Amino acid sequence: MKKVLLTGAAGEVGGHLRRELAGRYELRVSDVKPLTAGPGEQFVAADITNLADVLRICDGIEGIIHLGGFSVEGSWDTIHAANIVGCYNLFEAARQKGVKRVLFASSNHAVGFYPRSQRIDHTAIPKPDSRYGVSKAFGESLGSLYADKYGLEVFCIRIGNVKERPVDARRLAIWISPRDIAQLMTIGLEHPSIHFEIVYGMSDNKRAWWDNSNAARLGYKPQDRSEDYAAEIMAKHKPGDERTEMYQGGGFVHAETGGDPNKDATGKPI
Ligand code: 15L
Repeated sequence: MKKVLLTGAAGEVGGHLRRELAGRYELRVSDVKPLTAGPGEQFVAADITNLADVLRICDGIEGIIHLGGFSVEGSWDTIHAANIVGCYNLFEAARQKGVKRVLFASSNHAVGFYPRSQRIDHTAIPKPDSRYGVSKAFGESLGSLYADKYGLEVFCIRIGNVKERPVDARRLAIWISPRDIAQLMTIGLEHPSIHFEIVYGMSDNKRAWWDNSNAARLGYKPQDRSEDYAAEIMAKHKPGDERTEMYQGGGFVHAETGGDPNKDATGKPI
C-alpha cells in the first residue's frame, strides 16, 4: 500500500506520524488548519464535518489513518460535529471511494471507566469516561458496521498517550512512543488479513492495564519501555483524587470541557 491519507495531520500525533512514516508512503496530509507539506507529501485542506470535502481527500487513496477530530473532552456540539459527524463522513467517503483500509484512532477513553485494578483486552466492551470517549466507542462501532456490511478493512487503535516520553504516573501505564505508534500504524496498513481489529496503542509498559495480545498476534513488537522513566516520574508523583486514581481514564472521569488530564476539574494544573 502506498497512497495513504492522514487526517488531523496538523495535530501532535499527526506530526509524529508524518516524521516516522516519511518516505514509506505517498502521504496526503489533511487538516482543517493549514500546514506546510514536507517532501513527498501533498496537503489538501478539508473540514471533515463536510462530506464533499471528505470525498475529495479520499480520491485515489488506498489506506486512511484517521486522526481527525476533537482530541479531548468537549461540549456535545463540538464532539458531535468533529467526532460523530466527521467520523461518519470519513467511513462513508472511504466506502464510496473504494478505499481498502481505514485505521481509526480510537482512544483509551473509550474504556476509561474500567478500574485500574482490572486488566482488559481487545474484547472489553466500551466503558467511556467522557463524551469524547463515547465518540471513540461510536467510531469503533461504525468501523465494525462498515467492515461487516461493506467489506472495508478496519483497524482500531485504542491509543494511550503518544509522546517522546511518558509525562506522569498514569501515562507510565498507557504511554506509546512515536516509533511504536508508527509500527502499529504500519501493521494496520500492511497486514495481509485484517477484517475488523481492535488493539491498544501502548509501548512495552510494565505497569499496563491492558493485555495487548491481539496486537502481538498481528506482529507488534514495541521497542520502547515506560519503566525506563518510572523512577524519575514516581519521585515527583502527587496522587489525584480518589476517582482520578481509581479509573484508567484518570482526569477524564471528571472533565466537562477541554478534558486535559494535566489539569483538575476546575482547570488548575495538577
Ligand atoms: C487521548 O485520547 C487524548 O487525545 C490525548 O490528548 C491524551 O489526553 C490521552 O488521551 C491520555 O489519556 O493521556
